[in-house]
Amino acid sequence: MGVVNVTPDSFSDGGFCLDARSAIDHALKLHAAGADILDVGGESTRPGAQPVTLEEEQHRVLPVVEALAGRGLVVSIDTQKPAVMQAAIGAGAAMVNDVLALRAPGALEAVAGTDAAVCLMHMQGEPRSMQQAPVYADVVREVRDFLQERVAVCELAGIGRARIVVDPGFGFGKALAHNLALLAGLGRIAGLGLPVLAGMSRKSMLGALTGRDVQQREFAGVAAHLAALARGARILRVHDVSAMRDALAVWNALEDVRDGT
Ligand code: 9MG
Repeated sequence: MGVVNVTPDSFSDGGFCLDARSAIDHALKLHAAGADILDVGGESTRPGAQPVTLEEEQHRVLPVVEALAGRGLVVSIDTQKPAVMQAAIGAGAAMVNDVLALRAPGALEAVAGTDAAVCLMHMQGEPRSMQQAPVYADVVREVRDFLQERVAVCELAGIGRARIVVDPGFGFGKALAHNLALLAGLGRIAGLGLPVLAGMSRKSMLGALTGRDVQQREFAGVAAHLAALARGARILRVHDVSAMRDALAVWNALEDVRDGT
């Protein structure tokens, strides 16, 4: 999954996409580099990010979703707003990526009446304050229980398991030790029996481990996502698609040998 941020405040994490045209061009490059899914977002979820209005978010993302889906590409809409989910699905998005795990009023209904897939992500707190003092007794168990509960709520609302992806939400209300525990214990999340999405690309956990600035975390990101893959992740949400694809080419070659083919 390639990250397509249509947000002026994503400049430091690769935000060349200040308008629809540049977002579409960027997304096409990610697709050419090997991204199977393009995750289009119009509101930053980084710690301290400013919220945007519904109108502004729709204005940013809908032309991009329409253009990419119109070319037959698989588009995911990264949003917390039910109205954006509905409009983006109408414009061709095949998946909703919601860091709130459909907890906003109306979000379950916005997805249930469609055949779109959904990624349910764990977050402690809210983006503005989530990194101030995250606390867990057992982070893997708590994240797993939360996701299991949200899956049950989705199923009751008519969103079948075949449409659901789960995500521990690296960096969303987690200190470095929590992120590392989640990465090490990702197999317990995969034990839920649903595809797991992992997103660590350029995040501060990689900066803390390497001492590198946000634009220089490519190698650390590849290593982290391979570690996630080894523990059962099936979708990797990354900015640096070419690097990740090269690593996967090596990884998959080895899998074929293990399979005896
Ligand atoms: C929008 N966004 C930013 N980071 C993310 C992550 O780790 N997972 C998902 N699903 N979405 C994310």
